[in-house]
Amino acid sequence: MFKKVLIANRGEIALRVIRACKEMGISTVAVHSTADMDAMHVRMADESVCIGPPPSNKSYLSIPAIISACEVTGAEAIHPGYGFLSENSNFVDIINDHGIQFIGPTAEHIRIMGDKITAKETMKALKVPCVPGSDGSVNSLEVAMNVGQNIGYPLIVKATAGGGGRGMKVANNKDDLENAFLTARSEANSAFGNDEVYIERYLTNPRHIEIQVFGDGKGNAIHLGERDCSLQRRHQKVLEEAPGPSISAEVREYIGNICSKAVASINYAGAGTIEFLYENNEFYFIEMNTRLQVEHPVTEAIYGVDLVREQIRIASGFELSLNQNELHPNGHAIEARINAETLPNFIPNPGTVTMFHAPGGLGVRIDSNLYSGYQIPPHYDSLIGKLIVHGRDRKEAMERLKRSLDELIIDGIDTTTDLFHDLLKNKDIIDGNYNIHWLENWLLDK
Ligand code: MV4
Repeated sequence: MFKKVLIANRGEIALRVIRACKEMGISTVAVHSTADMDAMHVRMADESVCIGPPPSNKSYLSIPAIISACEVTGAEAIHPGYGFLSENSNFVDIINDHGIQFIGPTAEHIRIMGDKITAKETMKALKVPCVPGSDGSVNSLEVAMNVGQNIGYPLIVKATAGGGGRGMKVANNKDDLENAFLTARSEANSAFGNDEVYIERYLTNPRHIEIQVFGDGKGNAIHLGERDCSLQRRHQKVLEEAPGPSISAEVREYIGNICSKAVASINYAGAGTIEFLYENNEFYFIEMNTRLQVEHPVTEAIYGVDLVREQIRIASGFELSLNQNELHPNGHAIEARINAETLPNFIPNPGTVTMFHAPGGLGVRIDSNLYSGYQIPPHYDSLIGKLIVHGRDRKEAMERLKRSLDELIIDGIDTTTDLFHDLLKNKDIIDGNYNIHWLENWLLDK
């Protein structure tokens, strides 16, 4: 087992990783920018190294600075958290060349899944159900038109280097296609420096259902069911839950087994999330994320498994600590993401937190880097905490979310907590009756 791990991240996820390391008897190294001298992750780690000025590309994204921090502290492995360098295959190659282990999959697997066409081809070959669409990349309007003839409309043009919603354009009919194709290509080129695009049938009202998987890198893998992450605004998730309100035990076993078999057969190592659109009781693969996700605690709550501990075990050459037949979901969990933003327009609102009081009690977890007196720097993501509740069933989880939101105190800045009070009163939310468009439509009507 590793003796010392460096956490190449900040905020609540850095704390999350430090906590797992502490329980495993592993020493921790925090890295931080000059804007994060007083950050909680720096206080909570055994050691810390300043790696540069506030902008991320000069600190949390600086590969030389992070490798230097490993060398001066003797850290053997890096946990990347999410965002920053977590899905950067070149980073993995470079640290491996320096004899440092990456707590995550191989550079090759990150590369395959980072290119959305090779990801889809790989999944298709492994019998994972995919959205009907073009055979690989579409290089001309002529080919695009042929795809439209074959699969019909509406369709969506997506950037191969995209993901997370950037570089996508919908065409409702063949007259729209030229514009969608050219716009998607030029947006892809300016956003990613790569104008390659592919085409899929556009699913009009799906849910976003994602399956948590884990591989040991030696041909064994498990799944830990699904999360319903349909409640999003501008491709930012707002609330996630597990189990999905629309998913039965039979459906979970069906899609879960497809996913665990797929990752086992490519010798995938570590945590992964296979994202699907789910419409009319059918799953359609869209992307795979090769990192630990923000919303992983809802899965931890219902399966009772520490996902970061499993990541560290696998990276250091151990087996997974559980088999599939030991994994049974229990109850229901919901995560509310708390952002330092002003409603109704979600404008980032960093500042000084004059008072922070975390809720507690049965089935309540708060993952947050806040403390009373903390000054939130303006340079980073506005996520300041996650409130995760667990109940015996969905109703109890929703009641517990309401109660714990009432207990939560964050003074001095505006936050998105009021949004959840409103959501919990809504009939569609109470009934679990929502899809990927529900939240944006509801915000428009409010
Ligand atoms: C789609 C789609 C409909 N049909 N693909 C958006 C982000 C990226 N991960 C994939 N996305 C979508 N792909 C097909 N073939 C609709 C979306 C989409 C979406 C997906 C998940 C969650 C929220 C979304 C909001 C708008 C569009």
